[in-house]
Amino acid sequence: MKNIDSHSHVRGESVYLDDIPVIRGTLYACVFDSPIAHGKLKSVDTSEVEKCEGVIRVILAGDLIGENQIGGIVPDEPLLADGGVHFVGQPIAIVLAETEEQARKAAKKITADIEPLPVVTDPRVAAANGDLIVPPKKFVLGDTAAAFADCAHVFEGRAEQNGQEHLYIETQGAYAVPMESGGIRVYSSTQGPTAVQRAVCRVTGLPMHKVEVDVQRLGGGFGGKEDQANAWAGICAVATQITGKPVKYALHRMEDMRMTGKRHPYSSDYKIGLDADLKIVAYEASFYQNAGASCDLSPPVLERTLFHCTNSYYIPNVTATAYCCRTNLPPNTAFRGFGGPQGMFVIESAIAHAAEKLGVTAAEIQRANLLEDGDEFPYGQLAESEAAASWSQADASFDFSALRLEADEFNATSKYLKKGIALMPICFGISFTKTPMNQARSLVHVYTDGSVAVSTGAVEMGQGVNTKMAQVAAAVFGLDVTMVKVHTTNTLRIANTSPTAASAAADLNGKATQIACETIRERLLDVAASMLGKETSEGVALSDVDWKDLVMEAHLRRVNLSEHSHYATPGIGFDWSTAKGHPFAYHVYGTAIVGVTVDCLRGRYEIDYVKCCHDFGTSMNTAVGLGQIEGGIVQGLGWMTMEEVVYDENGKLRSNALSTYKVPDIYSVPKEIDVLPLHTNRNNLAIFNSKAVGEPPLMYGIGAYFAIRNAIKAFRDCEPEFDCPFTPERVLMNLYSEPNAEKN
Ligand code: MTE
Ligand code: LUZ
Ligand code: MOS
Repeated sequence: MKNIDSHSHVRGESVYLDDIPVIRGTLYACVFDSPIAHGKLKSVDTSEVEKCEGVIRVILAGDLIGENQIGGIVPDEPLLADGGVHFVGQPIAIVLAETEEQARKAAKKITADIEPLPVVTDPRVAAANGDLIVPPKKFVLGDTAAAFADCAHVFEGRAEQNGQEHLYIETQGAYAVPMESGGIRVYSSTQGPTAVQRAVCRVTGLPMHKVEVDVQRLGGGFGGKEDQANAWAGICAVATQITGKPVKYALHRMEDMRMTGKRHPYSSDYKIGLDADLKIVAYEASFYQNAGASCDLSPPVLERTLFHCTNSYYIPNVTATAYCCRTNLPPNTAFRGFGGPQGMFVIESAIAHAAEKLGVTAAEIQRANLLEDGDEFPYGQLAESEAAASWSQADASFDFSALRLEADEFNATSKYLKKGIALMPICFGISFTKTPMNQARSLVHVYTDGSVAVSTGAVEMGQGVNTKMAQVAAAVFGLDVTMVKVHTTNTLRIANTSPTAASAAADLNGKATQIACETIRERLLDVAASMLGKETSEGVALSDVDWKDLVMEAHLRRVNLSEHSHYATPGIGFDWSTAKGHPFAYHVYGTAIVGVTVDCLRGRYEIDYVKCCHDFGTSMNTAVGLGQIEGGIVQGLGWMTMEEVVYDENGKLRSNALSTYKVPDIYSVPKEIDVLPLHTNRNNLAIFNSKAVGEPPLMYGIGAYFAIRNAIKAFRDCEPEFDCPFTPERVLMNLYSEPNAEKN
């Protein structure tokens, strides 16, 4: 079935924040942000701005009626800088003008007197200075110290990973509208309507019942709007509160890139120990997370790095430690995978390192260590593993050894073009690791004409969650999906939502919708039975009577045709005092093989193919699933290859526009993406057994890094550092830098 938005998308009729008709008298906001990464904010000069055409007012920290604070986990993030600045791009003042252009022009006239302080951009330097946002976190399984002593082989190394710009097509933004008796309605491009509501209430001092947040859809979020939509909504709401006017702010691309955080860069140390049969016996890792200037979501991101530090392998002895390091960069945030991919890159680096030293392929070590049913993760949960199944099915369909042979034969006769391949198994836990977040609600109305309206806490951001919600309702009622309309995500209709994140939106909100529809269905079955002169227990079906007649009859009999339902994932929990538990409803598995060709004269490369066997469960919507897999793979490839976030030593973003930050385009996507669904029938708490698909495929992209590395090694004997992204420039340096010599 097609995505229900496809029609309006291709006709340009889908409504995003900037398409909402504005009310007469709306003011436009623009932020003046810090030009300096760290310093004492001594004064702000707004005298020139007030003279500018169309300017209504300038708002500074001291003007706020509520609290100047939007930090959700740690209160370390003012809405507007007060006393100090901590990153380039930190909002200092809000300019309000009659038009967008006037506001932008005027904001440039503000100056600030800032006394510079030392700038830290390196997480290891921050850790050495003791500047950790939260205490270190640690997972321990078995006893690594004892295990290393008995290992046949032990290897140690370091892995570096850069960040990633979300580059959602729709930039961040919000539109606040004053309501009667001091309330505010906020339209926001957010994954977390309730997070926005809380932030708005905090900075305005309003109670939550006076603030309504409404979200139609996002032009992409990818995690970048899980927490970081709050600031712009807060800015508009504060301005509305102070002026009594509607206020809108939709960021320009360069403002968005400069002022918002990205995927967390990490610097990590690893130590891996294997026995003579290539079994990984022990693994130690230390992760230095570059959190940026304030906490944001860094601690749970860091936790997920630990949760996924052994990827899809069983390792009996693990010690993993993670440090949340404060630096003078914009606060880094959620990004598809949420720290998991960073953990996986490090274990894959350790495996590649061991394989090279032992003269075997990484695939041999990977295969020998795949999780089996009942194996314990470092956090105590036992695996229900599809790791080996996805590996063998991928092998059976794609023939790994034939692909390897093809690359070897090609390389034997080609001097300057070299092929490389790599296997990339994945394992990703589904559920918010913070257990209380695993709940959702749905509101379902059946109207007297038989049409159905559904509202949930899920936000549509291109991932097709609304299509799945409509499918759930249609399936339970036995209706065509055109009879179901999924409405905006609105905090008045659905309260206390978790953000649409952790790939769990379809499961959580889908289950809630299923419960609501089933409750209404039960009531309708009683009506249907009585219309047919039967007992309900005689096995009446909804289809035994005309749907519209049934609904009208139920209404006339004063039967409730609406339901508001709640779902909370059963059986999950995690105890940080022991760092053990059962945090995930289930895991998603898969195995990909990635093939690349590197041009060893120029350092350029092409991704020839990504072929994967992916754990779908029983997909509710293969079109949506395939779209998520292809999109996720390309986004992962971008992170590993061409996307390079560059800050200079003064903390200034150099890759600050699309001319200096390159994302995959149609020419750089793999020539072939093959997806083989792995069907599993385990009762895994997924909606209709259709496993979550949003984030996991991104991690197949990691395979491209190792495939490129293998191609370089086919050109000459060298040991490229584990340092991503593998930009063409970095490939070229590895191809020709001393001391290694050419192979042929
Ligand atoms: N797909 C599109 N088109 N746009 C997005 O912003 N976000 C991803 C993924 N797929 C995203 C996307 C992320 S980070 C998550 S967590 C999931 O979608 C969230 O949606 P789900 O829970 O419905 O899978
Ligand atoms: N967000 C979050 C997430 O708050 N908690 C999580 O566990 C998570 N996991 C993946 C993506 N976003
Ligand atoms: Mo996705 S990083 O959970 O928004």
